[in-house]
Amino acid sequence: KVRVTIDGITVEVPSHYTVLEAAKEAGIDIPTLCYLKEINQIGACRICVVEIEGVRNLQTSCTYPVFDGMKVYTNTAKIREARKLNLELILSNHDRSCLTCIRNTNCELQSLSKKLGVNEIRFEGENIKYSIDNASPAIVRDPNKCVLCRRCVSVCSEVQNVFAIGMVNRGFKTMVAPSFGRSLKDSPCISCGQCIEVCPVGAIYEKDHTKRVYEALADEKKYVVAQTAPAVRVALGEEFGMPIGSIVTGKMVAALKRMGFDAVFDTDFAADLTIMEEGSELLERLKNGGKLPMITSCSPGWIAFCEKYYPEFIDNLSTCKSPHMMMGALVKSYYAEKEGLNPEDIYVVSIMPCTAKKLEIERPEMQHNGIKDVDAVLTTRELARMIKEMGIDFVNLPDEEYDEPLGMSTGAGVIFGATGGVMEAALRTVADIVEGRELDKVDFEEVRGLEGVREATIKIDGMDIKVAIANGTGNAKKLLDKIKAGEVEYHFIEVMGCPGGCIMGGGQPIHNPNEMGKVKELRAKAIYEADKSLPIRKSHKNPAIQKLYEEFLGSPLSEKSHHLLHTHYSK
Ligand code: HC1
Repeated sequence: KVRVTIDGITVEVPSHYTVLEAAKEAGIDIPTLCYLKEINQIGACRICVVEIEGVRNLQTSCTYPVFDGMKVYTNTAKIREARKLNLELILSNHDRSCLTCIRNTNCELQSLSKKLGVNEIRFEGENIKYSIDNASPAIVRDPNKCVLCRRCVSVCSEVQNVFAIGMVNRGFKTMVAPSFGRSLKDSPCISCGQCIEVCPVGAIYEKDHTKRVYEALADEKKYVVAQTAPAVRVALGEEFGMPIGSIVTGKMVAALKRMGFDAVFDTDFAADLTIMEEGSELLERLKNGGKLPMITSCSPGWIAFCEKYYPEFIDNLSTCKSPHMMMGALVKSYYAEKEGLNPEDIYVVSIMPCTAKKLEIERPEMQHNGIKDVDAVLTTRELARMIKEMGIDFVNLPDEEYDEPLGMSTGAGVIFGATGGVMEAALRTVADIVEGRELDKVDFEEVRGLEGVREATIKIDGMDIKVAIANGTGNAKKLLDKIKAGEVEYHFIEVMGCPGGCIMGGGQPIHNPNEMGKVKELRAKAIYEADKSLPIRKSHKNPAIQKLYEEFLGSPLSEKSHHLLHTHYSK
């Protein structure tokens, strides 16, 4: 440990700390912009500058290491002037159309300007007018808003190992972009949206689907169905000022009904269905020497990563479509038949924590006879925007119930939203099937947690089932590389494209990215609380699922199931 004195306060901190970290220990707040703990500590914005006794020039506190006896000043006139000047220079070359910006009132640049007392901008940058990259089905890039903090670049490369964007050109022409002037659409981007979650401004955001949903809702000929993903219910409240980790399932359903959706279903139902199909597929592969390890296929960001970077693992992927795609296919077949609706008149809207789902619905495999399984995907943020625009008082809404029969789900369905949840849900069902009886065991704590890669061995009927879980594609890479090297062997693997799983998807409410660890914990806790509160917690016990097989599908992996619920991937 070393002793450091900051603004007269002495603290003892580990010798590997930076001045910024030491100041935090001393309870001193140094403003930052480009800083992203352990991911982007590059001192690019120079907002966090401080004075260090005996050191010439101001130094960036996020990069400067502490030393014993160090004396630091964070609040002198010189520092305040320098920070203000640096911010003004950033603002001088920034498209300042704040009132119409997607991040208006949730922008770090905006709050920093207020905090540092910037009330005039003395300079004008070159302000080159760039065109907006709108070609990707999931993500829009607006270089006019970019402040060159590089957080998105670091997350894309260091965390996700995707390397879709980088720094190009020099001077005023410097920008964050895919290489060779390409659009994101033609880059290695997997549409996970993790860049959006760390962008301090409105330079990168999801492709808007609100307009098409408003149009569908206004079209009297259309029967408009909403379905809500597991992870949305533990995050939507944040957009309305509710505490992180609030479970708002009932209010969300009520809001969707007030918005005019004809039916509101639960993607958790389809998650239960996924377990029936995927669990059966795993047992089939185990019995008949099929390709192992089997890897889950519900995260479209992960699927895109696998197709682009690890095509040799494509045959390991479960053939199951992701739950919301299964739901779309069922609404336009089973439900349409039951209700006497023409599938062409049905419009399915998925409310998702995910941006990659916007890419997924465009895949040519995700349609039948020219009719798309799902027509639109709204992120949690987009849904919140619509609720606000429609004047619905979300916080004070009474709870309402999902519609039948596709609104009934179990605890196994809801835990899909957190990393390890798909694995646990599968184990709850597979263990009962293999043992041929209903086991008392519901919780498989062995597969829970938030670490990037986890593994466990589960004993089922005397057999050792080896499983692994990875969240975030960078962690998936670590796991796949070990498998390729023959260092590890598994039967079943869950991969989710986003670190933490869907609760931390690229479509979720945006907070200060340096506080995301806490957000992740609270949302995960809420997911497991939601599971515990449900009367049925195993997918195969869902009576609506049992009825669906009796009335329509026959059995898991039946021909009809294959036609509607399974898919293939491209190498
Ligand atoms: Fe997910 Fe899934 S859990 S992929 O993270 O399998 O997005 O929430 O909807 O489809 O069920 C996302 C979440 C979601 C699907 C389910």
